[in-house]
Amino acid sequence: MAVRAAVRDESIKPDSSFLSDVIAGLAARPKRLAPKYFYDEAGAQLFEKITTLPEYYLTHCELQVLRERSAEIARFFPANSALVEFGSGSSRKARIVLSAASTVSTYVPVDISAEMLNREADELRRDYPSLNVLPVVADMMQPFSLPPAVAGMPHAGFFPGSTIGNLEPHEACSFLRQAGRMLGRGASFIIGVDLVKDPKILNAAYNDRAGVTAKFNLNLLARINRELGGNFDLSSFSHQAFYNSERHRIEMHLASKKRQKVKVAGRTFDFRAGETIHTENSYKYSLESFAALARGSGWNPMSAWTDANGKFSIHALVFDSH
Ligand code: AVJ
Repeated sequence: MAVRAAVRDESIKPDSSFLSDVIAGLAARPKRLAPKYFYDEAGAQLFEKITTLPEYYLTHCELQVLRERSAEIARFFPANSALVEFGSGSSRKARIVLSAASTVSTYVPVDISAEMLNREADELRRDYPSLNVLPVVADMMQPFSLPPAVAGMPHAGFFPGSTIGNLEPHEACSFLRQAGRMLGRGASFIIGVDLVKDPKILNAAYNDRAGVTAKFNLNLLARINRELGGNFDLSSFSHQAFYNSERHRIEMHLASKKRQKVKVAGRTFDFRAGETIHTENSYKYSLESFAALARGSGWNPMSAWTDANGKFSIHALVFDSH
């Protein structure tokens, strides 16, 4: 996250790009909206709920790998290093690696939500008294500056959650290269990546029986109604999620159940019956395809670990180009 990503609460700062992106996305064919806009207050809460669902194996499996491999992961953090987390959210996963890594002296959580960031930073300082916590409010998908205090230290990056899957592969490549330039030559990067698997398991993870993912997807329309004065009738749109096996990605859409017109910010948008708004891609990789992507963006794949069932992976990369 896109990333839980660029993600998080954009509504706390005036964000006119939400309005212009929605207008442009609804005027486009096919219609589309960016997944980073899922995460207003309600959306972030729904996502937290998704991570506890039995079908949503991603979080359970990633936590399992982080717990089992925390000592091996910690070896990628040099003495007196700074750990930079992209889209830190609740820092729950960082806590697992920080607890195993006494070599990390400074933790730099980067997130778009200042409120969440400062709240979590206070709790981390209380729980890890010897750790220097230096939060940065930024959209981690855009270049940002590291705190001056970490300038002379070795750096490591942390990007769990398979948020990188929200990016098109070529965007993931640019993101990795940009992160490498920022972290510097010799830096390591620990990244969570969801794996290609039986489409039945993938489809179930994004079509949970309790309907939380549907609510999460539809919340985007509710958010447009709340913040941009839209008049979407949520009951006339349905959640669609399916695995596109040619492109190795889950696609999420919102499908109009009928021909209708919707108003947003004074403009009218026409929907055909069955027409969809494409709201998310979640790319899945094999261990090899992700390693190849990393290599192509200047990173050297060093290790990769999976959970016992091979559903989810954590990669350790070292930056070798400049
Ligand atoms: C936060 C982007 C990793 O793609 O699985 C969960 C978001 N979308 N259910 C994912 C999401 C629908 C999630 N990421």
